[in-house]
Amino acid sequence: MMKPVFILLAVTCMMQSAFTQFEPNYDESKVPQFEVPDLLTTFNGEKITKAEQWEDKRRPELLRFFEEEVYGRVPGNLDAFSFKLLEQDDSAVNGKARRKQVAITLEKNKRSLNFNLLLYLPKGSPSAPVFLGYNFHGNHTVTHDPKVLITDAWNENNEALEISNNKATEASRGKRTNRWAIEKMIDAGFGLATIYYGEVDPDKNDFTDGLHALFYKEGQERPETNEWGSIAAWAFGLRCAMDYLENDGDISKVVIFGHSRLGKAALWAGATDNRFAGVISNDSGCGGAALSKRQFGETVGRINHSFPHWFADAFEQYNGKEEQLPADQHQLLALIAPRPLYVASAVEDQWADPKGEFLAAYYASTIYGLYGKAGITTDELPAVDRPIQNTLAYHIRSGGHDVMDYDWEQYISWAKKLFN
Ligand code: GTR
Repeated sequence: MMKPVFILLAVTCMMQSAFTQFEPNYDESKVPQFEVPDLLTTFNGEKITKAEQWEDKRRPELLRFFEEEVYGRVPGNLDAFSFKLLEQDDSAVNGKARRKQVAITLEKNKRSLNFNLLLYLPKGSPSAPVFLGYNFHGNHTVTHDPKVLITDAWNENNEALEISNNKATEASRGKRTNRWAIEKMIDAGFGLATIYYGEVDPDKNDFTDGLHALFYKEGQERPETNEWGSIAAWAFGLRCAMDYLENDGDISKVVIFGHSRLGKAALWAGATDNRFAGVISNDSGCGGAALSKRQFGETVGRINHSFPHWFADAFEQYNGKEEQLPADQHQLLALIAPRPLYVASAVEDQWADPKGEFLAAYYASTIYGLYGKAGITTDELPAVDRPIQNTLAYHIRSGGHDVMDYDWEQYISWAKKLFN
């Protein structure tokens, strides 16, 4: 029998070889030559020239591709959806906003899942547009507000946020206020709706919990090859939040926002549900806004290796074979057209490939053009901190992988022009 130390060595070597195989490239001269898959030619070679043809032929087949081979298909519908107002208060955010906390319950196959929506709405207008976005560690982390409920769902440990034993406590309250410019949103007439993503699907390679488990047939333990990974589950959660929000008379429009892995989820939610009036992708990178075929920074093989639960298993066929992808992420962005879309990068976030995010937005602009909407008209990356804000918007800000006040200031001013 092999000794445990040899087994450990063998496993470590296997893991290292997978990582060296998918070593990130940060050298622009080593980006492979590739053809950008055409938005206006169907998989069987038909040319598209009008928005109606895009909607009837090309858009559905691209949507199907991302569903079957990237994020994964949702295996059915819920049996029941319900919600309950847990509490509300009129004096939140220095007296400028109303707070509501709503529990949403999803039921399927006699199993159920609950998540809590935290809402801040500006006072003084009968209904307001809101930004809807997941947070990484619990609703109580986005604000110091002592009334915000602490999640009891599984939470990734984080020393800086004082989260240990995979449980959030009072100690992490307000620890992520830097990523959520709530008062700026309220002052500009926008509300915020946020959810802890771990309540919808815990972010670990374990398919026994979260949303997936609700949909299993007798004896099933993980999704089928073309079925959903966690990103598609988080996107589904956003659509369920929308089921509530569209019936809340205090809300006029919903713009979804997401950072990083949650930016990937926001893009997929926006592509699959046109009730979202707009989409904001903050540093979403590989499997989000960045072109996979550039193989710059994080690659398909690397992301599937590090996060095997994020995508459909079918996506693994492209590990190290990006040239074989029949579609790329600019086509995901185009699925959101003609609705407003903002793609943002950070100059030090090379892992997410800012240039690949920009180019995807540039190529997607073709479809915005079909609808007479303005997108990005040059393939030259704009200067740092010089946003281009059309219906399709882009900025690259100084600094690293994060959400900063600068980002929110841009999103708010852009959204004000489009949604207020
Ligand atoms: C990284 C991952 C990225 C991005 C990021 C995040 O480790 O490689 O794709 O999603 O996590 O979500 O912060």
